[in-house]
Amino acid sequence: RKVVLTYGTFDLFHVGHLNLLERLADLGGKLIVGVSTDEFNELKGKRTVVDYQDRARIVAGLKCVDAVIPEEGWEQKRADIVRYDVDIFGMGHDWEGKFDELRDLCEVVYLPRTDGVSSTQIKELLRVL
Ligand code: C2G
Repeated sequence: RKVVLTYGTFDLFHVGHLNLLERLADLGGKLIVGVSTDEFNELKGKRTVVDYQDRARIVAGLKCVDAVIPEEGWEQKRADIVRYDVDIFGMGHDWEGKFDELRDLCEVVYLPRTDGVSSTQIKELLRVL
């Protein structure tokens, strides 16, 4: 089984997130997910509806996810890839090319995003309800 690693905020968890995580899990067989902490999301300029504890619990509850780790900053990816002996680092293709510098450590893949759904759209919908 190959170890796959990814990161994300996963706010208002939706089928776009699930599609991506299941596709990543299928690539290797063991999927580790770094969930952005509330502090890191502030750094990313992302306001979340759901706090870290609940976002991490939802992701950890998924059948296709083997482990959840906190993502506290942009710089931890290299250390995580080494620490967890990662074979494949993957993200949705809105990140295409952004993590190619990790290619000396492991395979880097960008998978298609799921169109028509995003946490931002859900928040917009909630606003008008
Ligand atoms: N995603 C997707 N389809 C969507 C929405 C998101 O495939 N409709 C993917 C994104 O491409 C990303 C993952 O789901 O790979 C998580 O998305 P976000 O929660 O928006 O995460 P992001 O803010 O991109 O954080 O260090 C990396 C960052 O933590 C990534």
